[in-house]
Amino acid sequence: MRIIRNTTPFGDGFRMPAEYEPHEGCIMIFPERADSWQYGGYAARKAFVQVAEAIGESERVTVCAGAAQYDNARAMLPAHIRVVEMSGNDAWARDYAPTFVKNDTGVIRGIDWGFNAWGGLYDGLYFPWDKDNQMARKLCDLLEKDVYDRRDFILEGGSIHVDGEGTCMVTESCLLSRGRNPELSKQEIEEILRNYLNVSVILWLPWGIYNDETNGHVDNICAFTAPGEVVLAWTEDKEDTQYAMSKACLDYLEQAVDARGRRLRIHKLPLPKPVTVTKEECGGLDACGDQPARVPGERLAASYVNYYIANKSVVMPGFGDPADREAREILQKLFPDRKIVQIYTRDILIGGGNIHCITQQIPL
Ligand code: KQY
Repeated sequence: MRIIRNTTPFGDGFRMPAEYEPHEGCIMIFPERADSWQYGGYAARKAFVQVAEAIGESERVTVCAGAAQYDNARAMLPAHIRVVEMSGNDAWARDYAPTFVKNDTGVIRGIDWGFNAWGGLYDGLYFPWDKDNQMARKLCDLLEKDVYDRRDFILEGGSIHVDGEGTCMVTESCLLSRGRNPELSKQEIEEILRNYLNVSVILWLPWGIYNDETNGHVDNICAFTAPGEVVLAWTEDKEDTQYAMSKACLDYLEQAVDARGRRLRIHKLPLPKPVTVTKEECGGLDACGDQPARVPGERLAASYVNYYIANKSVVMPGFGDPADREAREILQKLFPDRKIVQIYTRDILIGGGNIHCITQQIPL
């Protein structure tokens, strides 16, 4: 593996493909952290295995497991899923596995962004995060990809979406948060995104999902389903704090123009009714530092937008809510050539994210 420090993907003719372009595979990390996952991850592991199996039907899945969980991961996952022992601090592959870029001859390289647990000592979610921060480089070594070193710039994979045709979508609440790159202006952040993702237009949605502890990752509120088309997490309940947040995003998107000069087709994807964590669930979580990891009644950032587009399927969350079916039907219409697989993911949601947050595609 070569560590590239003096050039950029843009300068070298590499771009980040959209998630709906073909994949070589997918990276996941086995959960075990006891202040993220109830009872040390017992239930979350079962949900992660279902996600890995669903994705594994149409692409090669690599699951990284810590030493303590290696045997269990190997036993729980089918033989065609690769399991490698790799230390980490938690299980959010989207956020600290590499972002992959590709050139016209099909060469793939990784980008190693800096990771500080969603806000470092300012408003980050745990400490330390050093092993997470090493993962991108370890994975590029394992997968035999050269890697761009951009560890000086804090960015999580869940905070960016691209359409593969020159447009990137982010949220202001996340990328301009004080815990990430406070020394950089919005223009300077745009410049880095342009040079590393090879995009020409950055769409800045104002907000993510209410109470999303990532400062509002874009991958929970809005996603491209095709060039020029997005789904937006939506509620009709004007009393819900989320309404104003989704409406502000809608207003922004309605006037936006993408890199090809298109107005966007915006599909509203309903949200489930507010999902809150129970006293029993909180009882299964270790404290995070000297604070409870979650408190009973706390609202979780549940959203159907947090799906993964695999080669032949879309693997989406379910919450046991009446909106599960409507959301599934909307995605099926938007992805007519892919099977929609809905997995009940409450045990992933309790950790603070969902299917998109625990997966990272490797383009083909
Ligand atoms: O990408 C994500 N949604 C990660 C959330 C991290 C939560 C840590 N408890």
